[in-house]
Amino acid sequence: MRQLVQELLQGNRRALARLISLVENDDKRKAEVLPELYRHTGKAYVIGITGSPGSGKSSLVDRLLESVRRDELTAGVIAVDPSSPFTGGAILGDRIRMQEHALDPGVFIRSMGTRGNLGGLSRATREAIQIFDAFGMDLVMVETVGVGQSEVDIVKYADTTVVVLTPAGGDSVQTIKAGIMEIGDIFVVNKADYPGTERTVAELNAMLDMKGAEDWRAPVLPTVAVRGEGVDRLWEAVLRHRELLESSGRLQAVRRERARQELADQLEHLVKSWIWEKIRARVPYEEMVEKIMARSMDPYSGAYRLLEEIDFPLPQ
Ligand SMILES: Nc1nc2c(ncn2[C@@H]2O[C@H](COP(=O)(O)OP(=O)(O)OP(=O)(O)O)[C@@H](O)[C@H]2O)c(=O)[nH]1
Ligand SMILES: [Mg+2]
Repeated sequence: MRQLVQELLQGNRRALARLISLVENDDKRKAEVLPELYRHTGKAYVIGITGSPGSGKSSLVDRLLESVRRDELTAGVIAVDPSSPFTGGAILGDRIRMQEHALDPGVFIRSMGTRGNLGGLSRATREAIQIFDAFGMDLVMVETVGVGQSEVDIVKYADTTVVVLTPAGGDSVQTIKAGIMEIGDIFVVNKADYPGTERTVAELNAMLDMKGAEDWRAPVLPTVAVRGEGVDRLWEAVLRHRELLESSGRLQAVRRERARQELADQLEHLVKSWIWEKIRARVPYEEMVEKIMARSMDPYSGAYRLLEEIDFPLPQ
């Protein structure tokens, strides 16, 4: 494992791929690797790209990579697909679309599916970002489908969050999922070759104006990802947002908050794993479930009983 870390730090792509598989599979050996890597992280800038299925996120990332490479930056891409149990490589569609970057040594694209729960995927995403970071990528782009928790999650890791929408057609933007307006640093109305784009852009702008004065007003940018239209402006907006975060000290503040959160998450994770391990080893958990079903026990006292059984130091 030490060897693998050394290879990663030297820029070995095979080591990069293997380490990402390790975190995707939640392999126990990652515990030997991640603490070692951590001090080599903190340099990559993380861009989150979120939006509904099929809104054009992958197409946008594909085009953004051209801008990134033109600026002589390197990038790791993680396409998070909560609906896919696939592992160890790219989702076919993404592979085809981003193919031309596959031979580029400055780009590394990887899809990650759920192996079990969304919480696990979220953790694996964070760890994969760290691996790309330690590898030395200037940027990490994370594509997440806006379902369930995941679009909210991306804010935890991304320095700049890009929300991808499409022209609302007959519908009004008012039907946009609650929460999405809060997380976007940049809004993209992709598929601007479809009717209704202007109205969607105008409505989004009106909604953003209502939010009141802030040092950053999220721009709303129409794009046609398949033709690369508007992508330069999107890239410029990302760079401007980054510049603002850096010059205002907000990036430091955000990253401090993230460090705090990571420590808390890690603590909870450890405590939870410890408790479950003990409980599985000793306690007739299923019996208790049956008792609760039969109403001969309640879950509140049940939880206490379990903790007593494993000698957890309960407060008196
Ligand atoms: N007409 C039009 N089609 C587009 C545009 N951008 C993407 N598409 C098409 O929309 C489909 C979905 O594009 P993707 O880039 O895969 O979208 P995605 O958001 O990554 O999709 P998922 O990862 O499956 O959620 C593809 O067939 C694209 O060719 C656009 O600007 N205009
Ligand atoms: Mg995609």
